[in-house]
Amino acid sequence: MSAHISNDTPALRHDWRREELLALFDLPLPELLHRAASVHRRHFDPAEVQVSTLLSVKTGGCPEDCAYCPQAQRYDTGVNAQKLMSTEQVLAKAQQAKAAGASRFCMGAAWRSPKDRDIPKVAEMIREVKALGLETCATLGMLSSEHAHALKDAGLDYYNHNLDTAPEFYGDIIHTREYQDRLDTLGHVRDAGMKTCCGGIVGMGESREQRAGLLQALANLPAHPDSVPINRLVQVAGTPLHGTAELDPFEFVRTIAVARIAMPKSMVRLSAGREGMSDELQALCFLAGANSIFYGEKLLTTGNPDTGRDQALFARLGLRPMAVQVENSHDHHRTDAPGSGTVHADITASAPLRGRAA
Ligand code: SAM
Ligand code: DTB
Ligand code: SF4
Repeated sequence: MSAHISNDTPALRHDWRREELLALFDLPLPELLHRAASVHRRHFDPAEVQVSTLLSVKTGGCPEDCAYCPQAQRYDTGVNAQKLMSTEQVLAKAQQAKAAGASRFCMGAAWRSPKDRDIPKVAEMIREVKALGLETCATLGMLSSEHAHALKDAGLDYYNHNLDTAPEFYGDIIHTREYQDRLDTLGHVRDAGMKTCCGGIVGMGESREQRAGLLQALANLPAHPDSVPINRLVQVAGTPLHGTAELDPFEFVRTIAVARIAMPKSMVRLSAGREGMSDELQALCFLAGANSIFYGEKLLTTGNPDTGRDQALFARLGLRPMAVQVENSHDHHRTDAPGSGTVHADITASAPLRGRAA
């Protein structure tokens, strides 16, 4: 941990009111950035960015109707449905990700929820990926308590399950499952002892109040998610949200900044949508407190900046991949006491993704 990171911090809040978050959104941008950057420095070295790699292990053919998603069977998006990859295929990709410098590998499946018969197959993938020395993350849809425990027993470190948007806008986006279903899955993940990765998407036509509502719902969960992905909608032809008015880039930066202030110790992930962002916009997001990204040329089915562009960006901004992450969040009934966390490596020292311009 860098010397300037203070342990003298206020307790985390779980009682954010919508108006408080909206008041932050309403600040002049320089003031908002200053506040977010100050919070960021209390808990993290602002030059460090955590890096994960994603793989779609089961693509397309999903029965759900998420209006943003290219993998929903019912939309004609050109995504070909594929069955679950073999463990060998997944391992080959995980090895590549490790060689490229990732130490966390996130496996995504286009399922409403896994079937009983899927769990042993995914558990085998998790065990084998973990045996490579990588941290494991999965996003497989809704989970029962039994499935959550089975994945935890296989060694799964993180489970990604997003709230996606504010409760009152949710019904405009998804009709095939309820907000409460998502909260239930997150509860099962926490109770099984896994770390949560939970965020949402902006740029879906929601209002600023609804963006604040998403952050309010996230920050007022029983424990702040360990990782908070903020996705900017990737517009895919054939999905109902294709053609939605673009979100003002500064509004995206504001969303990152308010997430950082409301969830000070969480990793805030500048997630989908980076491919369409300028380097300057991404730099503003890092200033606003974003401190993790997906690295690698593909997200699940859509593009991500190529690794050369990210390497150049890190070098130009003097950023470096996070070597060691201190987390205080393994205890999900935690007191948020400083120094109560454990330490794990997030990226190998020999990572090809290096910071600092020569
Ligand atoms: N099927 C599982 C589920 O929905 O939980 C796991 C995979 S799903 C693709 C994971 C997340 O990706 C979604 O919750 C959503 O937040 C994000 N996502 C999907 N399509 C997106 C898009 N076009 N733009 C931005 N984020 C997207
Ligand atoms: C998250 O919040 N974003 C990632 C990850 N979790 C699984 C997925 C983004 C998907 C973007 C659309 C696609 O590539 O299919
Ligand atoms: Fe299916 Fe997940 Fe896409 Fe929704 S977001 S359609 S559940 S793959």
